[in-house]
Amino acid sequence: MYNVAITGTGVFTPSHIITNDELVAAFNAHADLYNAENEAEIAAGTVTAKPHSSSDFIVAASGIEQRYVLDKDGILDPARMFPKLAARPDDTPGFMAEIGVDAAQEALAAAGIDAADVDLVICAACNMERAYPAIAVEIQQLLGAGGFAFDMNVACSSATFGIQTASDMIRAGSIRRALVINPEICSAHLEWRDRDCHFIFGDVATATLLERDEDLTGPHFKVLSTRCATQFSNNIRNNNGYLRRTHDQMEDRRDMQFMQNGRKVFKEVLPLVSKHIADHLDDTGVPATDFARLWLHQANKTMNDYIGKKVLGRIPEPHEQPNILQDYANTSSAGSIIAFSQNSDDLAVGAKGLICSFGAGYSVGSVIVERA
Ligand code: CO8
Repeated sequence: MYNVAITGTGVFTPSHIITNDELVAAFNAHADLYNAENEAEIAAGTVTAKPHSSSDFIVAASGIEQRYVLDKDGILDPARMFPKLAARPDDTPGFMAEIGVDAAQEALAAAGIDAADVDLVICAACNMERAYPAIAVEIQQLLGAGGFAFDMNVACSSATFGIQTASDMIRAGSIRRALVINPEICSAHLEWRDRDCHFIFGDVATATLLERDEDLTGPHFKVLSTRCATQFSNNIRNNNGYLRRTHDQMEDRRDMQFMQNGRKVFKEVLPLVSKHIADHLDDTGVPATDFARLWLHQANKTMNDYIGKKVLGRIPEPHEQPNILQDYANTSSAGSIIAFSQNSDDLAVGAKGLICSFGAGYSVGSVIVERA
């Protein structure tokens, strides 16, 4: 068995920013349009009027202040309310491949590794732009990576599940290096016309380079242990899929975009994650007091505050549990990797930390690392 290390990470951040105020202004204009169009039905009680959204609610409920997206104009058009991304010919890179390659090149540069020396590319994300060929194979070709590539989808836990999958292959010796890439274009499957969720997500791509921990000379993080768990729940769901046409369901339906019962998710996922981390620490013999930093999934500030306190047994200092969700919003599987990528260089050799993601499925993934 070989040991595994994270030697580089990369983050692609889109250039368009939507602030809460911009988002709320567009949503409220959309709600007014909708209510005017449905005035008679609303008066008759057959259609429910859309209430306004509010920036104050968004910050208080989630901690999110803005989000990055690939296209701002389509989302903020009250008559449209979703991004406009021009379809690309089959012989040009797809959107996920393009942003994934950007993040991957940053990770490779950080480690000083040539793409040709990578044996595995995993594209791990909460949705795929097409059914096949795999996005990962396209990324492999665009990068000039060797070996093989495949796609994985475990919603918000895709990155940590990808890290465990790649780590297992490195441990077993079947590969030496892997890139786990998380292109998350959440804006394309978020329902921007629903005030309960319109503020939650943003777009980004992250990449993590994992290598056999042998003869490494640069700074890196040893992967001490990985653990994944799942438990079925319908509380976060998207019914869009390849059987849609067979169901005669091609119309604009609410359940073809992200849906969640946020309160239930909040209540059910917190104990699941807390127990998962506690069991992982018990089984590996790493006491929580050893952790210098927690890089948690970036869905909700209150959720992270709760989990941080559960893990450390006290309220973590801000530098011990960095949040990036105020700037990026929830970026599905990429969130904990952004937090890790942007807040890990300062750790001293020997310092330990925990990357942890959780979300739809339900799914939870944790990675215990040590600075070397
Ligand atoms: N403005 C003003 N008022 C609002 C708004 C708004 N925008 N939205 C809701 N309200 C109102 C509600 O109608 C409600 O009013 P009332 O009390 O009269 O009924 C009141 O505010 C309270 O609403 P909620 O109970 O919904 O508010 P919460 O405090 O529960 O906060 C949250 C809502 C922020 C969604 C919270 O429940 C939460 O964060 N839950 C956890 C969610 C979570 O972590 N989900 C993970 C999903 S990510 C994942 O798994 C990846 C999936 C794939 C990615 C998909 C990409 C698109």
